[in-house]
Amino acid sequence: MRQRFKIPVIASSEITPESVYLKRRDFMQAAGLAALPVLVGASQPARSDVVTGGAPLEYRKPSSSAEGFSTDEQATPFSDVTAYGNFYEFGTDKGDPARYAHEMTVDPWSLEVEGAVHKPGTLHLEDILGGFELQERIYRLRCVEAWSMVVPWVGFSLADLLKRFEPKSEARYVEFETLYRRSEMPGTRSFTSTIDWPYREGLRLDEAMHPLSLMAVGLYGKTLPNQNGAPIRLVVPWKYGFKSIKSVVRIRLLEKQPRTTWESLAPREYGFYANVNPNVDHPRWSQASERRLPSTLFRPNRIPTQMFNGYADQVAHLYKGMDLARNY
Ligand SMILES: Nc1nc2c(c(=O)[nH]1)N[C@H]1C(S)=C(S)[C@@H](COP(=O)(O)O)O[C@H]1N2
Ligand SMILES: [Mo]
Repeated sequence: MRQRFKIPVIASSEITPESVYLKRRDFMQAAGLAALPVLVGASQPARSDVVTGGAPLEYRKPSSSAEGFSTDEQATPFSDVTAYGNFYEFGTDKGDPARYAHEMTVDPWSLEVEGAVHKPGTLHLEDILGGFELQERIYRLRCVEAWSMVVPWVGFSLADLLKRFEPKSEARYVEFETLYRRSEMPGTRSFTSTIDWPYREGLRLDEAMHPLSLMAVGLYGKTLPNQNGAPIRLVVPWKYGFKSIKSVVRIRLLEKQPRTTWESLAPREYGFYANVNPNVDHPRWSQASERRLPSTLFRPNRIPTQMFNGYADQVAHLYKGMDLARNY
């Protein structure tokens, strides 16, 4: 399993044109190697505090759109995907993740897989980036707050990861936890935060094993910017965005349904299932439509919301016979 993530060796005597150097520096940052003695000259530009990540990845293109792995809809520009988002560990403003997430150390990184599995273990950054066959998945992402985007993710199926650890027959749920490191996460130090850190999410095992459930390590062909959940995050495209937990450090297989962050905060507003559903409104707003980013005052770009965010053909069978208004 331990296929090493290859890191380029740079001789300190090497003289590098700035363009090449910049590319390499992005790579080193993404791999978390910024602390290595690289070529630092007077011409070194200020490090971008908006975009981290960005090492090129090798991946396969989706074979067809029939399985929902791709869409013809226009992808949301990289600048919007990385500038506007929720990552409460860095603050509640939509710009806070882009502003502060560069403070998060993503190398070294360990992802523990434990609980009801025959082979509990740990994946390190090199296993995460080099140990799985990467694919591009172009998914819609619909936030419960009624904004949405289309993101070309790079990653692998959560099922591929779970199978390696051999879930036991009694495992019925999967719990996920985000990194909780107060020194690097200003939002977790905020006195106004009511979240019981770490951020937690969960899926039923059959939802987790569905081929659409993705562990993303990149977007737009490169490693994830920190604000989008580097180095590895979950993406469940038929559920509201809060299920797509970022910067995952722990996956635990369970017999019982886990308590999740938003459900614990406001159980009447955010349920465990959180399937996108235009017919079941949030208690404080309608879920019938959404603002597709980029969205401005003059061009709000409001579009109808689709059942299961447009993935009904793929996932509706998982909820056969369930009352979706009660199991929101
Ligand atoms: N750890 C963690 N994961 C999180 C969140 C968060 O606050 N903390 N916000 C969620 C919400 S509400 C959304 S809409 C998506 C946004 O992902 P994006 O910023 O990559 O678009 O991340 C989800 N994952
Ligand atoms: Mo969200």
